[in-house]
Amino acid sequence: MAEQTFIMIKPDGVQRGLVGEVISRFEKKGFYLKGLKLQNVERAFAEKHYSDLSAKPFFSGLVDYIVSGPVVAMIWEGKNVVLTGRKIIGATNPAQSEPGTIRGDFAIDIGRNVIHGSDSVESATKEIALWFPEGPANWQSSLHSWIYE
Ligand code: DAT
Ligand code: MG
Repeated sequence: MAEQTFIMIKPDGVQRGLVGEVISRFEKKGFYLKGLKLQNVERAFAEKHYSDLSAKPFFSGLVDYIVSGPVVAMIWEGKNVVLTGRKIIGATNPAQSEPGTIRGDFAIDIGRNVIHGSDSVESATKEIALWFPEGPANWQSSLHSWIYE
C-alpha cells in the first residue's frame, strides 16, 4: 500500500476558515485524500492522540485547545507523504516556520498552529487507526500517471 499520513486541521484552523486552503495545498501537490471528517473530540480522545506528550507542561493546555471546537481529520496518501506533509505544514513553532508553509503563512503562536501532521510512518499508522477505525476510503485517482512517473 502507498504511504499514508494523518493530518488534522485544529480548531483554530476550522474557525478561521482555513479548511479549504489546507486541503487545496495537499491536493495540488498531488496527494490523494483517503479519509475526511469534521468532528468534536472528547478530552480522553485528545489525550490519547497526544499521549506521547502527556508529561509535558503544556499538555493540559494543548488538550483544552484541541477540544475547544471541531477539528478536520484527514488521511492523505502518496509517495513520502509523511515527511513531505511535515514540510508542507512547517516547523512546530510558527515563529520558526518558513513562509510558504501552512504554519509559516497562517500562524503566529505555537499553541495556535492550525494543523497537525504525523511525524513518522509509525505514528501515522497509529493515528490513522485511532481516528479512522473504519479505515481509508477505497479509490484511485485517474490522474495518477500524470503525477507519478
Ligand atoms: P508537531 O505538532 O509539530 O508535531 P509536537 O508533536 O512536538 O509538534 O507537539 C504537538 C503540539 O503541542 C504542537 O503542535 C504545539 C504544542 N506544543 C509543542 N511544543 C510546545 C511548547 N514548547 N509549548 C507549547 N505548546 C507546545
Ligand atoms: Mg507531533
